[in-house]
Amino acid sequence: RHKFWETQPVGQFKDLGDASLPEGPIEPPTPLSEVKQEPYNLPSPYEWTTCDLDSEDMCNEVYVLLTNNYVEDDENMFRFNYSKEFLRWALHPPGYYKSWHIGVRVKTSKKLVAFITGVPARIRSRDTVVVMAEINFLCVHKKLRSKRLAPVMIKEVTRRVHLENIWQAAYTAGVVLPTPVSTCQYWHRSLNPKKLIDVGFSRLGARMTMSRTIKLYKLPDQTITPGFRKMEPRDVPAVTRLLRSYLKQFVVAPDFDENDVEHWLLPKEDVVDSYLVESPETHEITDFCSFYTLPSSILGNQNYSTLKAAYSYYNVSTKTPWIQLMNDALIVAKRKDFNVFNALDVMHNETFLKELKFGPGDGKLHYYLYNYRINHVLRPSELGLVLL
Ligand code: MYA
Ligand code: JJ1
Repeated sequence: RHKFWETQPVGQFKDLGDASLPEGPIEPPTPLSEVKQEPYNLPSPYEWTTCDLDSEDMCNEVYVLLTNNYVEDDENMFRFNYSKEFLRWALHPPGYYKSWHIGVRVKTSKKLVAFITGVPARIRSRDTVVVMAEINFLCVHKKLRSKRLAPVMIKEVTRRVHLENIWQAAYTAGVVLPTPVSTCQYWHRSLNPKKLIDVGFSRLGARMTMSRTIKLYKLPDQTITPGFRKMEPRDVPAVTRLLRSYLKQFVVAPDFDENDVEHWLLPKEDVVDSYLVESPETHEITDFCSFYTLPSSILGNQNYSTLKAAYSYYNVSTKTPWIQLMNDALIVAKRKDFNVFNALDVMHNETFLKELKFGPGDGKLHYYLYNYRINHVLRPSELGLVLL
């Protein structure tokens, strides 16, 4: 069934439910001298390239490949449209390796036709912090699908990760592979219901008119929580403490330090937004919310070409009730002209999704670990990790 994945150190379907297998690495590291020194062979029309996203030209090539060939919904109505600034941010965290940003070109034309990336991250699984690669942006040009290029690309990124003495990875996908650590549901909160209905992202509910629908999703112009404000550089230490202490409770979560928080959570226009609650009395930072900007191209609509979506990222509530905190996040997202606010059912998100009028989408997201066994499939609420 899975000719490639059956050969890889990942949990296999036949082992599901076998709690006698130990949690942790599936296979031990090999000596670095035994890691293959040359790249894997590609079919002869193609060659490897390392993509320098700092180069405007290369960043543009990657952007065009993904814009035309990356992830679509099951009815091919929308396609993720990551911006160039977003790609630079996503691929340049603290300690990144340029060699993990891998492209494939056609030798004759030099056209970029495939891409895969890794970035380093410390991820905690139960009590153990493991340095891993987060793998993302795997993409093969539509005209080159089903030629088994993806397995070669996965093996090549694995080799380059191994060369840095890193032996585990985390990744998410919309498809079922051997075997999910957890399976999460996408939820959507309409901010501009008229546009969402016009482009086929959502439908008018039964016994609903357009004006009743617009009224249903109306939000105040101003946030409600006293002390709610945008995160600033001076907040990095307090946000790091708040987030670290919050993420402790999840089975799998990132181990963020101040450098990570500065990179991943300081607001970056049209890339990531972060807000916090500073107590007006004590000036303590008690609550935090964030979302990233990921538009989708609308395929074949006469009137609209992009759907502006905010994706819930990391949120922490210690004092402001979850519903009030996330309602304020919806208010700022609406004010910034997002059409929809998306969230997964990870962490404590279930506590506000229904109340704030999110509805379940038709998409699921499966979380995976490479060369690391977890003995039970996790509930989404046990996951403290959001990948981009
Ligand atoms: S998830 C986003 C993936 N991208 C898209 O969905 C964009 C649109 N689709 C495409 O570009 C292509 O369809 C892709 C497959 C490139 C996805 N993850 O070359 P093929 C397996 C893993 O003939 P194509 C993301 O970016 C498939 O089961 N494997 O197929 C995270 C089959 O293997 P098997 C996948 O359709 C990526 C084989 O590939 C995926 O032309 C994490 C077929 O290859 C998928 N999303 O190309 C990657 N889709 O026969 C793993 C298909 O065994 C990282 N396949 O079933 C692992 C950790 C590595 C680092 C380890 C370090 C220690
Ligand atoms: O966005 C998604 N679905 C939308 C659009 C569906 C269009 C037809 N297929 C959706 N809309 C309903 C919204 C409605 C609003 C009012 C309340 C009720 C709900 O369901 C889905 C997620 O649901 N997105 C995708 O399918 C995109 C791919 C998801 C897998 C991503 C893989 C990520 C790669 C990892 O790096």
